[in-house]
Amino acid sequence: MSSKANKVNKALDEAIPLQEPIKLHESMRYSLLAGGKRVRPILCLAACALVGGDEANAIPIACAIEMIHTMSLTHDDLPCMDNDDLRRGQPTNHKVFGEKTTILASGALLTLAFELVASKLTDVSPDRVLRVIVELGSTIGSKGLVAGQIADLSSEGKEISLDELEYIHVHKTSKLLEAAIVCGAIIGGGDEIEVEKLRKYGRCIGLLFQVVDDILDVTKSSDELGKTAGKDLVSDKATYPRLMGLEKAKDMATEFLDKAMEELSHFDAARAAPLLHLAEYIAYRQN
Ligand code: GRG
Repeated sequence: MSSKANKVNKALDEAIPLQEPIKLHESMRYSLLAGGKRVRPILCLAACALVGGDEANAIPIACAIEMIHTMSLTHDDLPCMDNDDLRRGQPTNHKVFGEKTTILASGALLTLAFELVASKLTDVSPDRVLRVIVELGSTIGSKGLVAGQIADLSSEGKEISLDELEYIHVHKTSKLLEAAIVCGAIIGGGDEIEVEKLRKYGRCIGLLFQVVDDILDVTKSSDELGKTAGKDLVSDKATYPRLMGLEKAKDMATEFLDKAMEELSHFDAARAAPLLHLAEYIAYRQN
């Protein structure tokens, strides 16, 4: 994971040199290079390799996906959305550069992502590049991330059902993880069956990622407060532990992990090992 993350970090650094307009590029670089686990780009590279592709071909897509992820975080943190002061342990983009620059830098990251995919995949057939562009567009827009965000915003302060919570998480979290894997597999030359198996794996680990996030929210805040009830159980934010209890949420995480593993059983075990370990990493991570 760390060797893949290093390759992606280097490519991200090179993709956005510090140039005029300086403040805009500083703002883009600030959030993009501020750390982050790089889970999505790593999944993208691993999926490309699993179907027999050259990992180097997937680097531009891995970078594009991290740019999209980062711009969704900078938007999410804005005062008109979550109004957060900290992200990845540092002041949020708008706290450092101001809201106007953050909105523009986020737009520039989003458009640069598509520019990278359309211009840097010269060794890949145009048909596959086009499929990646369609996959990314539908993942982000009004049927994807944006739909999840608007559903999340309109659920604030309301009791919501498990189905509504799942809708939010599928759109806000799973879809981009799924797209990272699907795009890696498309660029790696995967056939339809392989791409669809990996899509299902992606959907499972996307939901796994969110359930674990919700569980960590409870367990970490319990540790921090030295109490048995975490902040999540007392805040009004809907989460899996809040809707179904901590133990059932843990069972659900195990089910998603098992389902993800099942989708990988179609592939050669040695080649699938990195994605199998990534699923375990997502399930057992501590942050
Ligand atoms: C305007 C096109 C457009 C999109 C923005 C604001 C928005 C729409 C969507 C919000 C999406 C959002 C904040 C989803 C949360 C996803 C999530 C689980 C983030 C945490 O991911 P990690 O743990 O974070 O991988 P790091 O920092 O490690 O990268």
